Amino acid sequence: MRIDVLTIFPEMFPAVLDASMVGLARERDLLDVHVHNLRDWAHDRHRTTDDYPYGGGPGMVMKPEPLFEAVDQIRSETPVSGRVIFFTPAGRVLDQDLAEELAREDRLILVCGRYEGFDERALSLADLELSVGDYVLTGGEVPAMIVIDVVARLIPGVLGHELSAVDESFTSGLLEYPQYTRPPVYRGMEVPEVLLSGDHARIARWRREQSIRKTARLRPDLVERAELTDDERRAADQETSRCRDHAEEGPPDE
Ligand code: JB8
Repeated sequence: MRIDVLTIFPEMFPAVLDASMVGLARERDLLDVHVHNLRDWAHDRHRTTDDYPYGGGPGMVMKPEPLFEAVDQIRSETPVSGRVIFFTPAGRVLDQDLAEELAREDRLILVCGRYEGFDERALSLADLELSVGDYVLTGGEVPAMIVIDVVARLIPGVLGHELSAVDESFTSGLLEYPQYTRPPVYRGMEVPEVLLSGDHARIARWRREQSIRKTARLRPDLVERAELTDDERRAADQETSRCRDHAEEGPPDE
């Protein structure tokens, strides 16, 4: 996959691009990332990319011309034009389903804004307006790094053992079961006996149950959408209502 990034802060990217699995994906030529400085498409000697908002108001807005010219040029550099993604707090919220969809693309163009946002006309360049969560950041660079990270680990051949990408949280719609490694007892805390039993069927059942309980407790919103058997659904509903009952008890009396 090729990813192009447009930003006025290209220096923010190398640490994320060089480290860990993203770095490995690039070393293995499974991922090719080009970071471009939007100021290269500015029209004046100060390399201006922002301007005052018509109608007044606080802050500045990203000018349309450098964005249009940059996206046009970057798109024309390869035969597949690629999906153009603008980061904005008003965009569709990223989740694992959308991440899997993006990971199947051959090319992505990620456009990072700053200031109070984009001139509305520039947004017509976007195939997708994307948010990484309901909070406000100072710009689209961190969201772009999140998309690069989330997509990199889904590219076949990046993870090594292909199973782990699908086995983990959110792919079954459930949170991950608790994990342990050596030592078997640490500061008095024991590894659950079942994990030392060598009984793989029992371990699988225990993990599934733990996942369901944990998800019901911490993220009842995810349980509603998860793929569960009828028995599992009943167990999850029981756990959710048990936790709700506790929450409604209020603080214990003295
Ligand atoms: C200026 O919080 B965000 C986000 C905030 C931004 C820009 C892009 C994304 C551009 N502020 O998703």
